[in-house]
Amino acid sequence: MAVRIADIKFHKVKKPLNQPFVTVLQKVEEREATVVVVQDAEGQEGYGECVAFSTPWYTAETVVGSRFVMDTVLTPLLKGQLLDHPTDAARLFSKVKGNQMAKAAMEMAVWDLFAKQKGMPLYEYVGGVQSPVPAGVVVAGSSDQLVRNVKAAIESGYRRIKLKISPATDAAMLKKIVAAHAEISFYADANGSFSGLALEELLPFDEAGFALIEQPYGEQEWAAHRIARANMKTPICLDESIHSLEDVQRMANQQAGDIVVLKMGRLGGWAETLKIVEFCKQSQIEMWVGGMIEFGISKAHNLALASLPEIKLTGDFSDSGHFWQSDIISPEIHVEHGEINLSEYPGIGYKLKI
Ligand code: OSB
Ligand code: MG
Repeated sequence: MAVRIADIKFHKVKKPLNQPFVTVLQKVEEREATVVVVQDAEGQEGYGECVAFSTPWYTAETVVGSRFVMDTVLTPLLKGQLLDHPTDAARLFSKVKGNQMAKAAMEMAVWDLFAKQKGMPLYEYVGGVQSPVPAGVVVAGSSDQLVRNVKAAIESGYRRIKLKISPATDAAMLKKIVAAHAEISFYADANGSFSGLALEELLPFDEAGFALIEQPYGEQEWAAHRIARANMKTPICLDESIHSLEDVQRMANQQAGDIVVLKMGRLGGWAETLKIVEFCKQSQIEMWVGGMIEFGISKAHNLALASLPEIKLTGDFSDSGHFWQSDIISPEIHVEHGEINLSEYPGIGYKLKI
């Protein structure tokens, strides 16, 4: 079954967060994103969401820069093409350097369109299994808010909570929080904030009872991650370091981590992500799906990814209402009893509401 990409449209989205999201990297109070709509000759639509931020604090891409690349570089490569398979999109984009988030947004829209043409939910189309996806939330902010926010998250039904850490964090205090909630899986995310520091700075967090520690060191600090992995009992998980299958292979070869965070925006889309899933399966590397303060289109793609049987760890899947007063999809994404049910409608299974 071939699909003609007859038209491509973009929509700007900009919404305030319910609460500022404060980490060592950035204080995020408002989120901008670009929604990509690809249309086939019959006017059927596939949706993607570009997850670049307004400024380059997390990755090098930005909302304005990625829009330029999508408009002037990627659209001419994709528009009018007759595709036999959704992986054709990534192939058409392969001569363009970098710009993974721009590529991912357009490529993901193509996958949604193919699943819709087949009349299948996207999760089934990519080989996922039907079961609710467990929800996970991130709790950021200062220590006085932390205890309160963790309590609120547990009351909302979350069974996996990610805490942001930095060298300034009181590890003993986190140890108490973790110990007080034996039924909850706690992850720690350092966002590279231990960059350049000695292993001793990280070791107190090894005693806190975390299920994993995410990205203690910088993107390119492979040796420091290797040393942490060799000397700590808590599994080391890489997020920012992973831009491609090659990076996952490097992590495995250098024994620089045990677990990878899959973010399709950071990886350039479904095709590269599915290659990584296959490699990790063969290499017995665990995976989970990460979020980036996303709207519902991106989250719906992420939910389909998390439904793959190879993905065993709980990802960043919060309720639409966690970050947003109102999401850009209908229905919104809801966490019930710590889980999210996958949509059974074709494609991502949600309507665009902007
Ligand atoms: O490091 O996982 C991260 C948000 C923006 C950029 C990077 C990260 C994050 C988060 C939020 O931790 C996770 C979420 O959206 O639920
Ligand atoms: Mg992270």
